[in-house]
Amino acid sequence: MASAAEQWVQDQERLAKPDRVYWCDGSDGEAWRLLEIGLSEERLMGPVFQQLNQKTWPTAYLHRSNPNDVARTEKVTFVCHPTKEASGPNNNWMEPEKAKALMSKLSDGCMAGRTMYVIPYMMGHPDSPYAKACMMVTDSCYVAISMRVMTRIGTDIFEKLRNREDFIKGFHSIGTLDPDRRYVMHFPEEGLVWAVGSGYGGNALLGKKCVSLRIGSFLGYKQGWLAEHMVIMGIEDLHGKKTYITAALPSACGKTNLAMMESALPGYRVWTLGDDIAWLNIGPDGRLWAINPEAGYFGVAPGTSMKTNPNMMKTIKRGAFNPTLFTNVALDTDRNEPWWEGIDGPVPENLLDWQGHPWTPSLGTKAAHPNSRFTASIINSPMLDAEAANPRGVPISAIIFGGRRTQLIPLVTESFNWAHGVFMGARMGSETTAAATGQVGVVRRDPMAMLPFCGYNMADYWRHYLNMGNRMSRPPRIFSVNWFRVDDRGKFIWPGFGDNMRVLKWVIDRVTGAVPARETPAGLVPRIEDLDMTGLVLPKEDLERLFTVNMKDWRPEVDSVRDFLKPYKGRLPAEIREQYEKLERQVR
Ligand code: OXD
Ligand code: MN
Repeated sequence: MASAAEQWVQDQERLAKPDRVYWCDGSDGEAWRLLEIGLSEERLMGPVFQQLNQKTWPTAYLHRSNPNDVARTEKVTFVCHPTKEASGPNNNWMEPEKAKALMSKLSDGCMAGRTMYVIPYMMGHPDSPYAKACMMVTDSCYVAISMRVMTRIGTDIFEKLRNREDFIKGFHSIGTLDPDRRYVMHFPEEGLVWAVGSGYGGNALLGKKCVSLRIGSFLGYKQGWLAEHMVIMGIEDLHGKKTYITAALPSACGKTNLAMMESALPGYRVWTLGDDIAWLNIGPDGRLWAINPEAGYFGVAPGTSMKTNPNMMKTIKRGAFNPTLFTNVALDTDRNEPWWEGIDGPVPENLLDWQGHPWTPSLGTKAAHPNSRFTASIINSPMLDAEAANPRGVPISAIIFGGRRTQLIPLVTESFNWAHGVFMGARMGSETTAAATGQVGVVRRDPMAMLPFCGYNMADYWRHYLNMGNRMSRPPRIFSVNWFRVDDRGKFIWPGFGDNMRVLKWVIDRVTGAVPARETPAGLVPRIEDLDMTGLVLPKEDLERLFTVNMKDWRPEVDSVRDFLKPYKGRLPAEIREQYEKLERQVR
């Protein structure tokens, strides 16, 4: 008799009617077989893959997506709980039966003439008690290869899930790529993602945002753990002692650069475990333990260079394990190499832009799409932490919430307690950059950097966060950071990048109790003398300015937080309301 997993695959086959079914076994040879298919298969703008210069960029391939399909599409992303209330003001909602009828119609015969790839995969180390077994079908070999880089796939994993019913299911088809027939539907109660009409990473690599965050966060709510949009990093001090922390930052705040930082503070070193997602469970010791459910990077290419992120450049050039894929970058045709704005060196003479058209700077457009990406195995990282493959994960001593704020928010602030820290995360905001929206400096609230990814009502999520703190005997401390405060001339005061280690050192010093802190109405900030400034000269008044908290300037901030919280009113946890009211009293 067919197992539940086999039965489910048969049902998908019956619906999508592919010409062929290909079961991915995760073997080494398979990646290259799938690439061969992609090199020969024509899709819209030529082959799915183009091989790049294998001498300078070993195992690297270029993929161009449809120009109408280059980013996550939040407008057509739905979280379908039985009630709208359960999905919350933070999600689009459709009645589950109606959503299923719509998706069935769009999926009927959608793989005709194509191959359906069947991918058994695991989010997390297969031996981890915190890992989740998943099963996905897709008609894109780009997605199949990307899933192989980003997750752990293979026959052994299928053996683990074949006799289980609780695997997370994912149906993906690029469909017609018509934006009007594009939907990314989530059915959290059933552990099902159903995505049609997009081949773009965040919509199509279902293990990532859809499973690890939207479905994962809801499972965490039910089962007592957290799925977070966070980097996981280990910081080694002068004596070889490692402290593990996680950090949540919205896009355009240097999250990946932080995860792979080269420390500017002598004697300190960063080890990476993940750059995007952390699953956080309470261990038997009462501490919070983090695993990275993913196995690869899906990072933004523009801006990545030997200056901003040398470790990532080494990772994507290493090519030792799994293919490295580039999506929508430009192509230096003389060298057959990928290129993007911000990469090292001069602009090459002969470039094709991300759509394959000849390009010169005089066109005034971007050669690489601003959201062009690399997909690379984390195993290629030269700074992978020794514990990255530990199924139990690593114990977390501090959680950091960050954002891009040119005013108000100090370089670093420690929360007074867990509830205050959760409120810090809940009121998180980040200013838009021109690249993202065309509008500069508008504050967007993005609680815990989870607004687009929380698979249930965010007020219930804050309740769950608060409960998690109450359940831990040794909870991590919660901090907020902001590298982006400017002076009167609009210049960044803090140098950022490797110098951010000075802030992380203070965070660790607080965790170990090595230094006292200065109390402000917004939280605890460093005394200037406790910030290790070895090798960095910054005028004292600039440093002081980084930690200035002037509550009379906070009125618009408090108003904006109030407006943001308003739709959650009836469900808002009392602790969050109290924290807000306390802040409001301080600006009166
Ligand atoms: C991502 C995102 O791609 O957060 O990681 O959008
Ligand atoms: Mn992300």
